[in-house]
Amino acid sequence: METYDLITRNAEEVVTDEEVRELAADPDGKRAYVGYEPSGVLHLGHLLTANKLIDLQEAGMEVVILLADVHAYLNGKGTFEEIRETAEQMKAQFVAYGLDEDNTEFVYGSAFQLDEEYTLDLHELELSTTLNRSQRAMAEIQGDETAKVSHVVYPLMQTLDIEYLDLDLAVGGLDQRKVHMLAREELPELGYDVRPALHTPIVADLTSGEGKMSSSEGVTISMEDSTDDLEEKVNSAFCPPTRDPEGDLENPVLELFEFHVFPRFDEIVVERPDEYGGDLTYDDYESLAADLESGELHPADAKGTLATYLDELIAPGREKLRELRA
Ligand code: IYR
Repeated sequence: METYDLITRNAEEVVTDEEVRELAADPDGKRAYVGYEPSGVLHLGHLLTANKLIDLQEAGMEVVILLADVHAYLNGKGTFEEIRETAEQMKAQFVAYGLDEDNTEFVYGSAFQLDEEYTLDLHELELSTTLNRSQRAMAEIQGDETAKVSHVVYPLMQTLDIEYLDLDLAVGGLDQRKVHMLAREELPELGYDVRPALHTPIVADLTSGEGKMSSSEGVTISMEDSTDDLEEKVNSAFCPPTRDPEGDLENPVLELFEFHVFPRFDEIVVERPDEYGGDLTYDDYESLAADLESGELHPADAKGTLATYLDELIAPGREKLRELRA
């Protein structure tokens, strides 16, 4: 695959395409990052951006994972001590999932975000950014609670991370786009360079095909799920025989194949008894989606296969969690 195609596959958006093309022309040693508010258990939302980091490593880029402890604190996720503990668990799960420990730099936010220079830059950004602008950037990240001062500081710090970690590309889910747009506007105010951003899609809720799959509402799949849990969740998923259901709905089963399974496996085998036509083999998402639409692949078989591959993907992380908790 061409480097540009590898870097941008399954991305919902790149800002800007021209800047990412420039990066793709000379990716060696360029630094990309994702920041995560530490949480004890990874779910598919984390793994979607992790898949992108694996793509970027394959493209020759250096990958940085920011364990955003200060951000989690500002977003009301607990005491520093609690957050630190979950960050260590998170790191172990990323490594188990397939990020190369030797080629991934894990950095705690608190390792540089409390330095004097960073703090003074932060105050300068506080002066140059309106409350309204910062609140809008935060809208999709913040929970439902009333906005605190911490919530408007948060995106300004995320902006500075891009400079202080010396990055060439910021990666995140589509929910991070407003922060990245703010960063593109504000970094030059401090005399720093603008960096491109790449956003992964938000996967629809498994049972309804609506909105976004999140850990706080609806059904989500996580590193904690047993093989049986996975089967049960995937079997009850919404899976009409089309990749484009009516209205605002998505087909979450196809989305999981597209964004989670195909990027990590060269070939997908749907096992079927001979009397139902025998096994089906796919080496790309398009042919599987086309077979679901034509009726050649039954939704029940698609679901069973999806559960099997997801199980294989999360098994090492699940094992790691068990060890850590023992
Ligand atoms: N806002 C992210 C966490 C985060 C991301 C980056 I990129 C940072 O530089 C800092 C924090 C979230 O919603 O999880």
